[in-house]
Amino acid sequence: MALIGDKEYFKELKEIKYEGKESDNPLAYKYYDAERIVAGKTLREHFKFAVAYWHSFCGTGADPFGPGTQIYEWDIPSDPIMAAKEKADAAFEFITKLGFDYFCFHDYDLIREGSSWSESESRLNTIVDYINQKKKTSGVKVLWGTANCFANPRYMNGAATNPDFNVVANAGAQVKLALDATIALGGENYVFWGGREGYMSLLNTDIKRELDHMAQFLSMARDYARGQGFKGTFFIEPKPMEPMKHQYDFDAATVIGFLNQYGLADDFKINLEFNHATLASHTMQHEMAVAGSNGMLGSIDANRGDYQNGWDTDQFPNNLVEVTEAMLVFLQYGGLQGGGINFDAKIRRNSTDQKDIFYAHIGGVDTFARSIIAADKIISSSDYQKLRDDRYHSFDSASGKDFEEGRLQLKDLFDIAAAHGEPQRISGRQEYFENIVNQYI
Ligand code: XLS
Ligand code: NI
Ligand code: NI
Repeated sequence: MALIGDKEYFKELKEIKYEGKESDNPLAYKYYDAERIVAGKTLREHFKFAVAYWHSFCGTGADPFGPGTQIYEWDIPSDPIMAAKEKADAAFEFITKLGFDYFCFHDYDLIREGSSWSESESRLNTIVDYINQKKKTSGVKVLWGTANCFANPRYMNGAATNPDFNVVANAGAQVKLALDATIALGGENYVFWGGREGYMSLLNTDIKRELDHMAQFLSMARDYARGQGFKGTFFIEPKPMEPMKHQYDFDAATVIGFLNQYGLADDFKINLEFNHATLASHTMQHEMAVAGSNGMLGSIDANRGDYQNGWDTDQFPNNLVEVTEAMLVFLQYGGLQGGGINFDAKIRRNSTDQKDIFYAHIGGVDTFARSIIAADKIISSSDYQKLRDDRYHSFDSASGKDFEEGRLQLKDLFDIAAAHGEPQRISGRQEYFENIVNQYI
């Protein structure tokens, strides 16, 4: 099949290079030197940066109050195959110019949905073949694929958790095709984001049955993909709400409980998103620590919310303190298990220059690079780790150690407390810890 061609979409832009922090070039990386080694790996290996197909090549800036403001040349052809191929050309040009190795996609980001399952299947096959050729010549890879089981009106009451079995079957058909496409594209992971898996009203909802159905559905998807030879990891992406009033994959702790309860913990890990963490009234650092301490820190959707209104605004990350604290947790748990950093973020509706999408990714990338460099210095050059470990010093020997290792009874605690009397006050030194973080940024 012939590639469409030599049309250049981002004409004003050349390849983005690392120029160092003294550079004044707004179209260069100031901190992201892909081959720089930090904590034993190159930045390229640590991060596996990915472009989100939906935000960068599909989203046009529409909001509930008005239509899109960004016009994409590649989405104009009325023929769905032509439009999809042009979109893929634009996407690969963009990803390559940024110097990224990966992208992430939903099934119908790649090509418009057909009017029957067989039409959708044949469209997906066509675009997968086309993209596979582009992958070969560019070296760009798929970090993860997923199915958009939330936009089509048939999913208004849920997909895998819909009270109508016929809709569940349709969701199954869609996930089968999305898995096929992900596997055919060599996708390293597969994501489930349960956008409509939850409820608008508890009055009409049987939570227990819906959760059982969701677990059944995920097991079937896992078994199918494994049967097709898929070796990657499945990720659940928690989000507490929006579009539903309540979503079952509320946060990392809820998802871990669910995966353990239904015997899915061996195949599934977690894809955490900054803005979803803040919607759940957590910090991203909290979500990462919960996932990391359970061996489930799989992947990251990078963005940020609005600190005042709390919406899922999907802005590009630029908060150094927030991301540095997140990178501390990242390094403490040895990085991501199979995943990478996917920019699930969009430029603002009034960012209408072609360069804006480049500035956005450059800023996000540099925020992560600068933050992991700072986090590594905090761990290796400051007394941060020691101060943190010292707080637990009393468990390293004597009765504290006996307690940790299960050799004491409650009655022993009574005797120890009675013998030692009132404990000394030991400062938690929060402000001191906060100052260390700022010192290294
Ligand atoms: C929406 C989610 C979505 C997932 C992929 O809030 O972040 O974009 O990452 O379906
Ligand atoms: Ni999101
Ligand atoms: Ni996301």
